[in-house]
Amino acid sequence: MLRAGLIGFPSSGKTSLFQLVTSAREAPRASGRADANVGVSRVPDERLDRMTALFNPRKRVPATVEFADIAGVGGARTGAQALLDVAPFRNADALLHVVRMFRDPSVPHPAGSVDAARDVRAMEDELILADLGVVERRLERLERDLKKGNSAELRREQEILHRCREALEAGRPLRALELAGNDAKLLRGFQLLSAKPLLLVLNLDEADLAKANDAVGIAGLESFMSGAATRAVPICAKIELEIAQLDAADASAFMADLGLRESGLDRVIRASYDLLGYISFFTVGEDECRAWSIPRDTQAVLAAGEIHSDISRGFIRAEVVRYEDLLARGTLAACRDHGELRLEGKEYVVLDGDVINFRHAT
Ligand SMILES: Nc1nc2c(ncn2[C@@H]2O[C@H](COP(=O)(O)OP(=O)(O)O)[C@@H](O)[C@H]2O)c(=O)[nH]1
Ligand SMILES: [Mg+2]
Repeated sequence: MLRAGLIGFPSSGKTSLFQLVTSAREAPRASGRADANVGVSRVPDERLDRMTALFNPRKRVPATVEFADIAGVGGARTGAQALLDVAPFRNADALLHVVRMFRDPSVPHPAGSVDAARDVRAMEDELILADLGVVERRLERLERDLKKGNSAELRREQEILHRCREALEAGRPLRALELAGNDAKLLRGFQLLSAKPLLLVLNLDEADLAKANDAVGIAGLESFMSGAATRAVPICAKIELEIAQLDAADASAFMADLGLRESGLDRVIRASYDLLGYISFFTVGEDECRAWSIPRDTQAVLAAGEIHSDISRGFIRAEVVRYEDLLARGTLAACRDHGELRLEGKEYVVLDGDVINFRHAT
């Protein structure tokens, strides 16, 4: 499951967005945490809807995304340094920075004016500064450990941390390092904030909704967007919260009036998937139709592990059919008759829209 942490300055609309993406569809799961609210939302997926119509299963299980919102009004604890102490943020796959672009004078901006580019840069600097503290502490400990005993592993870690420090001191986020393989894994282990993919959620003024497609330009963020693992998506949290209270027919009429084709939830989730390079595969049957999320380029044996570690361990083969073929033929048997059901091995790279039946030894 994809996990996203909502960050941003006080009164930027984090909690509004959290409500929009969670409670509008499903009550947030009680997190039992004092420092953050955690909620789960279902990933809207028309393909799953259509397969559910085909199989009429007892259960329909969409993929889910978990969102974390920092607790507390005003957000005294929204500083990036504080985020490092809060597990759902440290462990997040991506950070969603809610950027205030709405003007509303009745909601004071902590900096006294609305300036999206300034806030984006300021948050980036906070993330960088928080990470620099972590990297320096880790380097000090490493140096002590290396005095006690030299190891290739510790040396490699030190080398990477030096590269991190160099980038951070130059004001560059760690997502710009674009490390690969084991180095990337090592970096992930440090749970550094500026290494996480970043989605800017541009919280527009109601009056600017028609200009949503130009939000990045209006905010003066074009050059920021050229950074690695960085995306932006425009929303208007206040209006979309209002739309979420309407019944389906009124909601779509209202959205059409505003020129909105997709809900804020749909857009935020789609942008998050895109940012992280996630794709979906499906399992189908009379019992259950289900969507699963995996990173792009995942091999079948690892995709199987997403369902259950036993299926991965006992992997024999994957029976794969394209979602489009299944819909066109109506049944898996018909797909098999037309040679559209493929048998794939462990190393098969799963594609977005694959419908898979894993054969495994028990
Ligand atoms: N006008 C307007 N007000 C908004 C918008 N989004 C949030 N607000 C208001 O701004 C205030 C702070 O929002 P909140 O979501 O609590 O911000 P947080 O401090 O980042 O969690 C609330 O009064 C919201 O109703 C928006 O898009 N337009
Ligand atoms: Mg809040």
